[in-house]
Amino acid sequence: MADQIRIQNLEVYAHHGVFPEEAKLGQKFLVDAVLYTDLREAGFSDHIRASVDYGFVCHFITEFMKENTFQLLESVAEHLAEAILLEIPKIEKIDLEIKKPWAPIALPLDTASVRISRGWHTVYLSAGSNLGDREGYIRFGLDALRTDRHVRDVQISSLMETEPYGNTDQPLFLNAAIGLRTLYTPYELLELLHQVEADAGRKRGIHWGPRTLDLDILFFDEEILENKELIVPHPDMENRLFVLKPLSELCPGRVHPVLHKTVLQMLRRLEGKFL
Ligand code: PH2
Ligand code: MG
Ligand code: MG
Repeated sequence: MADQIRIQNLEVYAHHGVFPEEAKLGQKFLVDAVLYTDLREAGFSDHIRASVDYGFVCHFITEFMKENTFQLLESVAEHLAEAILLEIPKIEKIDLEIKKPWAPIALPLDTASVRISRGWHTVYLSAGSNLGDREGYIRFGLDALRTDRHVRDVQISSLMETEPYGNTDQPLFLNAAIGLRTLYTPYELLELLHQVEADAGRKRGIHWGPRTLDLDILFFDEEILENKELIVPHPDMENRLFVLKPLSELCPGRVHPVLHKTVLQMLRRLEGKFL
């Protein structure tokens, strides 16, 4: 989203700093914010309800900064960006800069500042189960995602029964694809998914063995990651019908950022192999 609402040099007197005097006496902060949100409907309707009220945002920033005390500008920025993104759903992304014009370092300077960019990421997951109450475990995973406040707009495809792929000597799977938006980084999301799998009674044993719940990241925005913790997009998704079929219900036209093929193109190629 290229449209922006911009706030510059909002002045807030607050109590953040590493030095005890800073927490006690307080000082002046200046805040810059760029809010990314679609302005077209507001532009044509001429109604504030269709937009983000920058007055409200300025008051929200002021209250947040006055009511909390942090040592680091980093913490002010991180917590404030999160609070704004959670409070105002229309804001997709925010660039936030917190400046200290009176930073007490006994040297003359204009400002010291911290600037961050935070926003909602679009993610697709694969969910699978082939032990016990398979649908129950997938619904359990779905509910766990839905109740996390850093996750929103959770949707699920149809549930499909599939033949085991890879290690074929195990029970039939129930699979689905899940779409969501999240404030988490890929690694934080991975940690959440591991926690949800563990809460669903998953025992990590045989590689590719039977499991109560498996939640894998397929796409995370257009990110490409490859390291020992995580590979995104999922490295074998283009060869897995049990991934592509449900995924094609949610985002048939989404382009794989490495292979440059849409989900539907990958599905058609794979189905062609078995015709
Ligand atoms: N998951 C695997 C290995 N094989 N086969 C099916 N049908 N469904 C799965 O979810 C699945 C699999 C490893 O995660
Ligand atoms: Mg898997
Ligand atoms: Mg997995």
